[in-house]
Amino acid sequence: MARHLITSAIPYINGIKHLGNLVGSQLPADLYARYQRGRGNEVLFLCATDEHGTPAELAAKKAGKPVAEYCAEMHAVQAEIARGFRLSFDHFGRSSSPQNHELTQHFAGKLAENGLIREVSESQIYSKTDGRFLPDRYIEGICPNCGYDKARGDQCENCTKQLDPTDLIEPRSAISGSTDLEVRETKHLYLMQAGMRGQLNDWIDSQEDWPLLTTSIARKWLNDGDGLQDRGITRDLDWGIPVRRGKEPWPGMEGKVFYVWFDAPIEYIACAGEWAEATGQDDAAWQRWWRTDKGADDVRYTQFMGKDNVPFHTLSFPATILGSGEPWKLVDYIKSFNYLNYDGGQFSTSQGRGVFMDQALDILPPDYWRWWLLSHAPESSDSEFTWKNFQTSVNKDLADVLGNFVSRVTKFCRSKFGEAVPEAGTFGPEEHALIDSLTIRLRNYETHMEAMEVRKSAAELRGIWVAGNEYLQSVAPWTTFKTDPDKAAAQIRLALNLVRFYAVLSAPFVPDAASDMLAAMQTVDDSWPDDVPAALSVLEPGHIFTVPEVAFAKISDEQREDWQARFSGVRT
Ligand code: B3M
Ligand code: ZN
Repeated sequence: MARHLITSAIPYINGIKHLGNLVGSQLPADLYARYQRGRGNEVLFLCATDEHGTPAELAAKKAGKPVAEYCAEMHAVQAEIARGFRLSFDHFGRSSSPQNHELTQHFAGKLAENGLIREVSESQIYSKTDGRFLPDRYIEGICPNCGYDKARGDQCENCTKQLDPTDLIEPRSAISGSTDLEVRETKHLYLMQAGMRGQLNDWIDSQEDWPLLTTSIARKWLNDGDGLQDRGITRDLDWGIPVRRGKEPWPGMEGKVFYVWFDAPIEYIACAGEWAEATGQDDAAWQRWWRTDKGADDVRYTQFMGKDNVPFHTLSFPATILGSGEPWKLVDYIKSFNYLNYDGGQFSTSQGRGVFMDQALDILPPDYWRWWLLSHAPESSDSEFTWKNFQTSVNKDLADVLGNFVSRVTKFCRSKFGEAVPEAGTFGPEEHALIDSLTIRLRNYETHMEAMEVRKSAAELRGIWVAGNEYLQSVAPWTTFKTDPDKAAAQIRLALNLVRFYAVLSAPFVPDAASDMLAAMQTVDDSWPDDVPAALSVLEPGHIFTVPEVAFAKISDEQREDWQARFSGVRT
């Protein structure tokens, strides 16, 4: 039995994510976790909320709440929505957890011990009106690169250039709007990652099977003069993990916290500790996933994320891990995604454009969204959500193909043979041909799923559903029944077994439909069909089943038009 550690990029706490965020990390990670569990492997699937930094502080201020209270509330909201989408995290943690405080301070201490941290005295913008420094998003102004007038201190959202607060033209405080600003000296810690270029380069070079999207971004940053500079890992903020050198105070760093991108990836490790605590296990239980000296050397670790997060996972976080000199597990495979666009433009959290996770669940069950998003995952290029395309593929794939198969087979059996698997008849050439072709298709499906080729996996699964429909169409048991009822019985016996077979294969994509199908077949046997002929005779003659309710209702033109209009504007 293989062991898979799987993490999804941890979403910022400030607000509900849109469908583009979902398909770029949490949803494909869930697909892979469910698949690996389905294959009988041991899986630890982790995600968390990313709770520090200026996004959290500013959002809490806007909500008029203390930041700790805001984060606790939003964590509960995001956890509930994740359940709504059936994201099967073993634990949904919080980067503000005590475990992450301890580990982040531990890593900083180790890096300092190994000579990889230096103290830098630097100029930062101080607001006299607000009585504080203004790092990152606390400051806005005109982008020196493109002239956009709402550029933030860390990045221009318009042209995506990374900025320092002192780069902005006509800077103003994002808290008070004040322009009464001055430059003051303040001391910060820098992670000396520039000196680790060679080590990181070798590590990335050794990853022959990584997706091109991941390695091309990593190489660009690694070889670009700007990319691997030493980075400030501390900030003058109230909310965050206090700067300490392991368990000791850090002289000169009083009142400062670690930068959010320093502590966020460490939460992947801390989250395993939170999981162990939540499930009443000891430290050894999580360390066997993360420490190569404590059993993690046979773990395969896969990370899922959008392309904008790749540099932090291919350079900064590995620099932290390698620089610690301790035997922590490094990632084995990074699956990254392009962007999903929305109806001719971009999804945008700050502009409220597109469909957000809570809204999506308000209008349709999770399987509809999961199927469309995964079967259109932005893998080799950006992809686009349109309501028309959504309606067409859901209606065709889920209602006409999968749903229709299940309902036709079970209803026909009930009317002619009753609600039990019929016994008569034997398989002929058509049945053997179907079993052979399903065997080939299933092996392709497994190959694509192992390789995390999400779209190809969806296409193969759809092909497997279609094969069942075509078989039914061509052998036509409703016609056969009139002349040779025994033969029709054998055809239906195979078709009922196909319902169970489809449920097992489809569960990673459409988990609710899969469990409804198993429930209708009155079986709990969801074992993977390693041997296809055997899997297609699990439901034996006489086995009782029930006809399920309509699994997938079609999306009507009225609904589509209504939703398109409702989501054309901006969420307030
Ligand atoms: N919170 C950015 C994002 O939500 C960031 C990811 C952190 S992964 C350690 O896209
Ligand atoms: Zn710009």
